[in-house]
Amino acid sequence: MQRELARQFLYDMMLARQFEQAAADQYQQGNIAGFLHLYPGEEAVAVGSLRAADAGDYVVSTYREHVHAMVKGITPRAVMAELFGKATGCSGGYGGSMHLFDREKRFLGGYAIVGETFPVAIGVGYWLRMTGQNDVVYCFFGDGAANQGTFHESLNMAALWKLPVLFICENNHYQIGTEIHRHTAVPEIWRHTTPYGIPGKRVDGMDVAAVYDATRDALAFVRAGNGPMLLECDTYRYRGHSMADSGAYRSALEVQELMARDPVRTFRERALAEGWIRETEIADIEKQVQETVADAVQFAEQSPDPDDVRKDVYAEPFRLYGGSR
Ligand SMILES: Cc1ncc(C[n+]2csc(CCOP(=O)(O)OP(=O)(O)O)c2C)c(N)n1
Ligand SMILES: [Mg+2]
Repeated sequence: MQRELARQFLYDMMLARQFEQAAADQYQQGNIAGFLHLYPGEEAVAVGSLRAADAGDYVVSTYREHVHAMVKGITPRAVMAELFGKATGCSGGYGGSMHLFDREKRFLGGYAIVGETFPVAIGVGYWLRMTGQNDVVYCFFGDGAANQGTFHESLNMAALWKLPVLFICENNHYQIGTEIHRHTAVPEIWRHTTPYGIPGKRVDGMDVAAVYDATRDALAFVRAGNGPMLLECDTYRYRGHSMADSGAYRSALEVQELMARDPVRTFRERALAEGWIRETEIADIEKQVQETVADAVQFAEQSPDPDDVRKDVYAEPFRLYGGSR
């Protein structure tokens, strides 16, 4: 592996881990409102898959999307400020944690509805194909979302029209508190593409290098005009589903076993053992990450609120609340 790439993976994953920890702290201090779904444990998926992307590729993601947004180029400042609901956030403070958006970075959300990413992604894919562009749209979704009708409808249309969509399942084995064997008849999500003639593949989602390699191959396939592909990344979340969930439905032993496969620590150890990085470089990254996260929090704290929350709302208030004039 190239040293530069190894360093990038480690930086991204360490930043992701620290950023999410800071978000949890800020939530507990009352600076972040609403739902907050965090990503620790799943870092290798966003980092490995999105570091394989071209700048022109598009991303549609779920409500667990802070890390996807940052790897796609939205700054930690703009993400943290959005979590705080501040005017300097990437969605102007209107969206919050679940609705990060940046058109220029081609990051098209942040969607709170389970299964909502599919129709949005194939809409973008349809436009890319109609206009003859060579970019690919990433469509992230959870294992629970694979049970939604939109998944199957979208797979059908994407295959039928050979849309340039890369479906990426973040299989963390849980749909809130329901384990995958209790919510999905066929728990191998990659096999769900078979009836649509779409190639599906499973990859170790705790191994950033494996995710990167699998994504590069998949992107080459999709970009060559062969239509969509699906990657199922086998991963795990270390925290509860959201800040409102303690995760008490999982055994301590299960969590411990998966902690032993921590994607950040295992890659760090591997990178050292392979000679891709030195201890001193890791210490530098650690320092840089700490400063970046502290700066993002300070920026969010000091930023102003949006000046008028009704701006950009096009529905008439009376109609909105069922009143009459
Ligand atoms: C259509 C719809 N139904 C239910 C919910 C409530 N809900 C929010 S997250 C979630 C679980 C989704 O699990 P999964 O797709 O595996 O994603 P994960 O949270 O594990 O990343 C549910 C049921 C929702 N947001 N949208
Ligand atoms: Mg899940």
